[in-house]
Amino acid sequence: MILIKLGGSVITDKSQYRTFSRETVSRLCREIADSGRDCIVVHGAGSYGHIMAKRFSLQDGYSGKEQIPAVAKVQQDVRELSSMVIGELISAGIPAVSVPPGSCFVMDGGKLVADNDEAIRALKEMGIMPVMFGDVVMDRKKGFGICSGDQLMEVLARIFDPEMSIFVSDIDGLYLSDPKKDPGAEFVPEVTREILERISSEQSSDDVTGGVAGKMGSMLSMCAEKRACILLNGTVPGRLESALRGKNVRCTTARV
Ligand code: IP8
Repeated sequence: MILIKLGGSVITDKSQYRTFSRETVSRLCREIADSGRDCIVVHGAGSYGHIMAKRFSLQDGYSGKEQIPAVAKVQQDVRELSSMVIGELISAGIPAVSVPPGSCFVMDGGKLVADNDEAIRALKEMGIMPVMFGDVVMDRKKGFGICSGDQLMEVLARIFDPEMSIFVSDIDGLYLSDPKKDPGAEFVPEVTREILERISSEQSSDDVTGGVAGKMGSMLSMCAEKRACILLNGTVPGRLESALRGKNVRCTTARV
């Protein structure tokens, strides 16, 4: 089984509140279906989550009642996004259902407590893909917090023990500086914890969940459990399908 995270940067326009990249999502879902591989998809929140979460500091937990309508609105927005992703998966021939983490998991000081996995296991056994996504999740210590799709990838990897995990983004992989600002940015084909420490202090992000450095941290903890873990560019047609078919593609591989 292969775990795939469709990042918010490929499924939405992250600069515009609630902008769904339908054509790209539709193509990626067809690539997953055409590969014939057994997969589980997780997706990010993109502009359906980060913009509003940042405006109301939802990632820091409860600080005042003016945040409460934003908690409800972000939950509504990411559910709407998920419903559109599910629509594209079903159109590609993949039976999939949305499983909102905020409705079945809690967090404890920012750490996801995912002991309630019976429904997702049962869905998978029935041949239905359970699709989770970055969400606002209630937190035992902070009131609420943001659960990223990357945290869900780590949890699902523990539950389903995938042979490979693929993070799909809008960049070819990891660079030593931001390739969108620096055309000469050096590409990193293999990332280790040491390389990551150098990069994370150098790059800032608009993401409430840590951007590329946060993702790499998740990838490194996942591959520590002996799983191949790669980051690739989903805006390039065919790249995800090639990776799913076991071909060598341009990507960054996490190594411990
Ligand atoms: O896009 C963030 O999830 P991510 C979730 O996977 C929210 O980092 C609600 C901002």
